[in-house]
Amino acid sequence: MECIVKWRHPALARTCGADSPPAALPESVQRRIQDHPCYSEEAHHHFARMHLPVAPACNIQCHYCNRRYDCANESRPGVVSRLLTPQQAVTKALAVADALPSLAVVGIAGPGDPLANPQRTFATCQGLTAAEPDLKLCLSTNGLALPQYVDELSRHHIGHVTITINCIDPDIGACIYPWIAWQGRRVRGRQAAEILIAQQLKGLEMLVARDMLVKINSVMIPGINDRHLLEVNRVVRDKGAFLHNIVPLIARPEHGTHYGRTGQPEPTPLELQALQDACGGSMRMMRHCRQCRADAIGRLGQDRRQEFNLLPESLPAVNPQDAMAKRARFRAAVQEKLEASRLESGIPPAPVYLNGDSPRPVTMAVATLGDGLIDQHFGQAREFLVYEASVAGVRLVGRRLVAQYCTGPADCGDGDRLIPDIVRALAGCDVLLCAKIGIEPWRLLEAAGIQPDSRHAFEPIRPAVMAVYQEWLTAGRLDSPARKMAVG
Ligand code: CLF
Ligand code: SF4
Repeated sequence: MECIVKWRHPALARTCGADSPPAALPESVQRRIQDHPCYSEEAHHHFARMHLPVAPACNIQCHYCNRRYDCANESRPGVVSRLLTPQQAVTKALAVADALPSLAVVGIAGPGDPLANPQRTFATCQGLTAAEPDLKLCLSTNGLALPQYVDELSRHHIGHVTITINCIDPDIGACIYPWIAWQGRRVRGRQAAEILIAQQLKGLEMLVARDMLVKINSVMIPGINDRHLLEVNRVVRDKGAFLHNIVPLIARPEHGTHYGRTGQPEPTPLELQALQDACGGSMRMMRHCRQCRADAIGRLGQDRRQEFNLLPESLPAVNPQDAMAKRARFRAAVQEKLEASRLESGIPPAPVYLNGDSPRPVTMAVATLGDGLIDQHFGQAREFLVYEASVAGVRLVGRRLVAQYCTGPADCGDGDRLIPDIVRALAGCDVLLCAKIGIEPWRLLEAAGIQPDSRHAFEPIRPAVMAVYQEWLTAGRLDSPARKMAVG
């Protein structure tokens, strides 16, 4: 069926979910997410996840996916995973869990769809639950087969499920999914999208009714579903989804996807942020997704796959009890550290302004390796987390990918040619916080209007961001039509 929907979003108005901020989480839910790196932004600085690539087949076709590569719902296309059998996957998970006490979650996210491979998926879950019951199990699906397997997910104690929902309008769906495999036949066009959407929403309701924490992933496809995602956000929020993760379309010609070949534009970071902000009102929005591979290992943004690249059979045998004890100690240490930093907090109270007319926010790019610290050299960074500081506080608004400025002595000084691209990637940022930066990149960034700052090296991110904001306020660098009453 021909795609009949084609628009590019105008300035996205704050129309969706903007009525009230997300309610504070009950203690019981807080406990379920406190070490899940995707469900908790704070946890992602400390805890690792591991994906087990046990699910090769898929039951639908998305225009942003090429079957020769990983699932683009939960992974960056363009890289192939080594498929594992359930037995190999459990062996590998045990070895990784022993070596990485920060491991908290094991996910199945491809390279196809886990529920199009139910035997392999559930055999893996069973082996993991038996060996490492403290690890959280997580699964990501396109949702077509979800209603059929909700009870089995529950039996396997899979408490966190992601459904990729890109639309709730079948006409838009017809532009994203050329076909689905349904009841032994291939269904195409609008009818295919209608079935898929109905299954996804039914699956969502069933999971919520069983008290599972459901995350919705949506791929933002400019001109196809970008404006429509406001409506998707409203519907999934009303149906009880816990978190919405809108990710940018990746459509490069070299990936050989339909969108890559036809030149479908990807959204810019600012377009993505505008949509996330527009959706963000009363629903939690994920801003720290790394669109990771179906065989990813480590903290988000960290790639430790190569350390575990041996065939599972060649990995050393481990004692799961010892590994579990190491994880318990790691968790306790992180919780203690977070408690202490909350008590000390270090975030100065926000200033109060007359007539509510407050100064503009300041946007800061941060180079971090993890642990919630500003601890990376500018030259080593391949991505920056972007925070916004305002009188309302500090919030993560996204991340920006860049080419690494410094790749070693052989290329020393060569990185300057990358500065225009880095400046483009950091569009909208006022400040760059890092552990260290050379004089030349400092000069070039400053000339481009981005103020580098390494005075907060190895400090926690949020208090440092707020401290810089306070400095800008005090120095009168922000437009402030209002008169300040008090700065705490
Ligand atoms: Fe994996 Fe997904 Fe579970 Fe996380 S990923 S199955 S919820 S444990 Fe996380 Fe990776 Fe983004 Fe996915 S950063 S792609 S949201
Ligand atoms: Fe590809 Fe995942 Fe879509 Fe299946 S659901 S076609 S594996 S992106």
